[in-house]
Amino acid sequence: MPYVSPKTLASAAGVSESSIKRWCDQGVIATEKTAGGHRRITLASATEYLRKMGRSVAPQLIGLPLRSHEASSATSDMSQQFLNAIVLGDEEACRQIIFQSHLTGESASRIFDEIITPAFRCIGTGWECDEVEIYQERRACGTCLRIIGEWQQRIPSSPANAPLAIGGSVESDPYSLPTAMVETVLQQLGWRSKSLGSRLPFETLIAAVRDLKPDLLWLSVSHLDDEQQFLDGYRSFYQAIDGIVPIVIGGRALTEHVRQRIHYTCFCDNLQHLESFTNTLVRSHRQRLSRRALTPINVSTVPKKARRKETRNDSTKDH
Ligand code: B12
Repeated sequence: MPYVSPKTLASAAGVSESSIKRWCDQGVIATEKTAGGHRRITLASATEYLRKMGRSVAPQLIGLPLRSHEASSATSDMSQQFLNAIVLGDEEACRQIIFQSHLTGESASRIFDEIITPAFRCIGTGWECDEVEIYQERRACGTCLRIIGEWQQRIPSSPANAPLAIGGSVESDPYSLPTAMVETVLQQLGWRSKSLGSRLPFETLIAAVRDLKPDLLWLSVSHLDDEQQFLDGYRSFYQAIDGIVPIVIGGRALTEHVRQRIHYTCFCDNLQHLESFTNTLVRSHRQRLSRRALTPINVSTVPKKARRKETRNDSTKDH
């Protein structure tokens, strides 16, 4: 059963942690106590309390799956089942939930955004209030990476002329699930997509762009040790690649404050946004190709600057 800490509930409700603890002790919020004397509040009791308070709260703040039109009750049920199975280490059940959802027509992006990611948010909340052991979190990551690997094996390989996407997480970022998910979503969409892994220094990203000449580069940024160091490194990287490849970025550490200080083609909150963006990119690429078929252009006679400008015009967002 997932639990919420008094601290998390306090920030979700916009009240102080000490008020929450007092209401727990007075029985206003149904609370259990661990053997060590820590208060623990079930998600059901936290939700009930927020409802009674008439608070409008983002459910993901307390580790609940999104309830908006984006998340059907079917995927949130699946997410709950996936959470139970992955915390218990029941890998076979996890595999079945993921592959069955896919077989019943859910896209990879939706399965990742609405089944797996909310489950990991609950694991994070559970870890924070001592309800999920560190080994359970580590095991959950391993299980999930294995299942994603098996999923990739089932995706037919893309033809050699399919667009190429490469990417990974930046130097200070050990998180591997987001990048494995991006790689899979793009493969599912017919891209040749190759993860370069986690903790990539910017210098090696520059070398990868130079050597592999991708059509898209993704960067996942879930954790930054030093924001200024990241901004400096990113700026040199952006200058070095000189607009030759669209850059799609995502991840928890890319706050508005950070995003305002860097240049990129598109920021995605989740993988469904990535899917929409890449579909737009592919459509506009096809349109350009068919326009070129009508008016043949010899690319080698187009000045380099103009070619660069054309690539930049693909962007849905560039600032
Ligand atoms: C697993 C995990 C770890 C593992 C990761 C292992 C691995 N191999 O990946 C490890 C052990 C490294 C870890 C370490 C720590 N963790 Co941790 N971790 C988590 C956990 C439970 C899951 C993270 C995850 O992978 N989620 C699944 C991914 C897919 O979800 P996501 O990141 O939200 O990504 C979505 C979008 O952002 C987007 N996206 C992300 N990247 C990109 C990129 C592109 C291109 C696109 C298009 C989209 C996109 O799409 C995804 C799907 O929708 C989270 C809980 C949580 N809330 O997520 C805590 C959590 C992030 N960890 C936390 C903490 C505190 C830590 C540690 C400090 C713990 C410690 N004391 O050591 C360290 C810090 C290490 C570091 N240097 O960063 C806190 C962070 C709190 C905060 N305010 O920042 C969290 C929130 C847990 C909690 N509730 O307290 N952690």
